[in-house]
Amino acid sequence: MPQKTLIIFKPDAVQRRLVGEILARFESKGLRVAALKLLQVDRSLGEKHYAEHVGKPFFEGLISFITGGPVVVGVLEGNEAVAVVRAMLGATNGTAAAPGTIRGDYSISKQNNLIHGSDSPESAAREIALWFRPGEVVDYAIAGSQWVFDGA
Ligand code: IDP
Ligand code: MG
Repeated sequence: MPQKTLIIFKPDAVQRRLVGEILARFESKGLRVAALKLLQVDRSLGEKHYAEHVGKPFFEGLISFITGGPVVVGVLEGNEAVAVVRAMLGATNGTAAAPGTIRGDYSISKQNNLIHGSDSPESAAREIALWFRPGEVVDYAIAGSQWVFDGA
């Protein structure tokens, strides 16, 4: 069954001009872009998105980072999209992430790890509602999608 997940190209990905290159990896995998926009995150949105990390030692740095430049936020859809995207991201710390993963290939930092991906279907639902109005997430068919999706 198709599933939706939220991705954020964090400010380091935008500044390093890696958005197109990384988005291409998701598209090549077979994920459909259901929503996409660039915006400047304010402190309130950053704190809501990272609410589970309030009080941790890295929280203030994380808020400075995520508000430090524009992000590109999107919704991807595909079979098991939450787990598929998390696997493509690799471990949180770029120094430990396996080569072949996005963080493993492009990041050498624990904080500046380029991409956020929802960690569960419940998180995905919460995060999609936080970042997008309902009309901004678009349902449409990809022509020939049976060649990508069948046999799920
Ligand atoms: P995740 O993005 O792999 O789910 P989380 O543990 O949920 O990782 O942390 C959220 C984000 O906070 C990470 O992606 C990273 O940018 C940052 N972060 C996590 N742990 C640390 C840390 O120990 N130092 C600095 N930044 C951190
Ligand atoms: Mg997380």
